[in-house]
Amino acid sequence: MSFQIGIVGLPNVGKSTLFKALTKKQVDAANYPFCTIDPNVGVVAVPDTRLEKLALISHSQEIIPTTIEFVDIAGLVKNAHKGEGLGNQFLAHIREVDAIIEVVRDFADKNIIHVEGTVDPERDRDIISLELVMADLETVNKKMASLHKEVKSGNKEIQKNMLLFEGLKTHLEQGNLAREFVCGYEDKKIIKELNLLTIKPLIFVLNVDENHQPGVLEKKFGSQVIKINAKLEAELADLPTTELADYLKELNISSTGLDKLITESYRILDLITFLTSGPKETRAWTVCRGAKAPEAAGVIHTDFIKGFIRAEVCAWQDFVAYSGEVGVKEKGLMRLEGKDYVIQDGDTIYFRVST
Ligand SMILES: Nc1nc2c(ncn2[C@@H]2O[C@H](COP(=O)(O)OP(=O)(O)OP(=O)(O)O)[C@@H](O)[C@H]2O)c(=O)[nH]1
Ligand SMILES: [Mg+2]
Repeated sequence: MSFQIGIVGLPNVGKSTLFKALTKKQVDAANYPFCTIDPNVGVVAVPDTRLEKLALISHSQEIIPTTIEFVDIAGLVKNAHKGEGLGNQFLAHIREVDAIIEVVRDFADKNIIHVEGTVDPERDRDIISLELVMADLETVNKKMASLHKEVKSGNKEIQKNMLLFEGLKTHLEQGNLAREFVCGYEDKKIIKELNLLTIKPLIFVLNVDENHQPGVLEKKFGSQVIKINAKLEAELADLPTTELADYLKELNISSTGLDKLITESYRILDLITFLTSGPKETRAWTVCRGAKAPEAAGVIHTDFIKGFIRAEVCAWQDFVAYSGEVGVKEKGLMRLEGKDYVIQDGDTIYFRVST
């Protein structure tokens, strides 16, 4: 199971530079046999400080973090929804990803051409939003056209859906994102099937320079905005780990913006991590929030879904505090959970399976 974040934005804003920096954190593909092999897709380790602590307790030979994938998508231009630039091809790429990072230029450099002539993050954000909204509007229109005949046949269900799509259409026509459309849970499920672009979780990356002053986007979108100096990050990513640590110390910061971006990308996907720890390896695994124990077992090996017997679960903190499985059991803190158990972030698990 892999989750993808698409890097989207106007041409020349630093998307590939950011992608390059991110993919310096690329993992060793040998540990992830199902990873996509594509030059535009980078498989990136999700930073997780719990892994080292668990590995120390279990004397693990190896630490294997969980991953997410970043996709470098070509620049979008005004009227992409009408086929300008790479147009539909571009939009099709965005349709495939689970979430979007929208890179907005906020660095001055007269050698780097800006397609709109000037640096203006808010205007650029509006251009991209509008393109995505227009593409969604087209999707909704197409859907409604395809339902038109059936409405006449008097099918109640379809008539109800038509009303829902009418409302959504008006909402989009006013320039609003599909994500902001207010409706009930069942209606949300129907809309989800349309696979709209503006329903996907979104982070703004403001590609800033050293002289950055907070602007409108940050005030408007607060924590949804992550500031990164993409060029500097790409350079830092080339440094050996020890040099990087010294450099960060000099700048008085604990981590680069990239770690924050990766962690935040993981968070907006509503994913959680469970852990396994033993002498061979300590490893982080990803499931969607709400996943039950057999599904989690299936992430480790698909056969484990069918063979699931029970899960031995403890909190990772207990695993560390009481020196591993034996200590946790002695304290009575190891729980035996069945197939209805909902996985919690940080659960350290041993699955009992029949093979
Ligand atoms: N000064 C400065 N230049 C940058 C920064 N980020 C990217 N650039 C430069 O801007 C130019 C375009 O960067 P890319 O990363 O290729 O931009 P892109 O968004 O991928 O462009 P397209 O793929 O053409 O849409 C390159 O020359 C980069 O070196 C930055 O933070 N500061
Ligand atoms: Mg590029």
